Amino acid sequence: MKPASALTGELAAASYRIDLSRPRVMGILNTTPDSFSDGGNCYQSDQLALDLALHRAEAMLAGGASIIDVGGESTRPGAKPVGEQQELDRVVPVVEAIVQKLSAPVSVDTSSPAVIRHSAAVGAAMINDVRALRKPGALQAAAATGLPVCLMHMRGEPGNMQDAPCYDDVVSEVDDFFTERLQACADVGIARDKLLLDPGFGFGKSLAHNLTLLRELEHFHHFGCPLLVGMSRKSMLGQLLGREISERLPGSLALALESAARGAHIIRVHDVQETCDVLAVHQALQMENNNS
Ligand code: PT1
Repeated sequence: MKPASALTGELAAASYRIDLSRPRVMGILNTTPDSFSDGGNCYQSDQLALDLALHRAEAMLAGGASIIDVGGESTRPGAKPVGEQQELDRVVPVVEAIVQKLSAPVSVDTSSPAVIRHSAAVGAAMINDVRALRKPGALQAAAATGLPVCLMHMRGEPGNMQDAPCYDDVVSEVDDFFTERLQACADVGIARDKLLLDPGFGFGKSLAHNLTLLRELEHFHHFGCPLLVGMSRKSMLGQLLGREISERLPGSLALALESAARGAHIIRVHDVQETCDVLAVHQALQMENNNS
């Protein structure tokens, strides 16, 4: 099988250069009290604890993460929207602390123009938006930061996205969405080389849609943008395996390996060290193949 070949360059993210010549891992840091698998991780007696967040980030970096994704809105199926001030309070201090204390690249998982602006001001390196900058003002806010942006496909909103998702052709409909959002970004002056694309596994998709998108992942290389994917611990594994969230690590690793083999550039996961081990073995086999 071919390696992640469409792009072998680097992603310039603030003062960082992320080498995407092989798949990299993005570590998930949720600052929500209610995220689907690690909510409350950063809380101590109902208070957001910066030291817990820093400790988690440090462990993920030691485990091999290339970037830490800080999010303050749960977007799992059925999740309720978060207020802007609450999201700011959850996200910005954590971004700032990681940048200051760990000097590591941080992406912010947000759709809010205010969170985009304030996170960039404290040193965030990338914006990760599950709504692909569709909130009013988000395109302009992102453009003003000059940071790279991940545009993710979602059908509907977290509150309703899993109500009977239906597509004639999921790959071409996600492709059309990317075309439209890339044009919207171009229109506000965000250069193509600052954009990443994510098919949005679990966001308004059935198990069959998710599996089709994974199988056809390389199709999306034609845009010339790095591909980011996130399947860690998601309900597609619950459907496939009948396992609870706490028992989905092996399944998550299988999906991470498959996405690397199919050309993903950044893989968003909870279990960083385990995923990095899988990818290191995969990479060694790729090198061996290329030499023979
Ligand atoms: C993702 C992603 C994300 N996923 C990007 N950002 C979440 N770029 C948050 C389930 O089915 O894939 N890509 N930010 C988490 N969202 C979900 C969605 C969590 C579905 C769980 C499920 O269980």
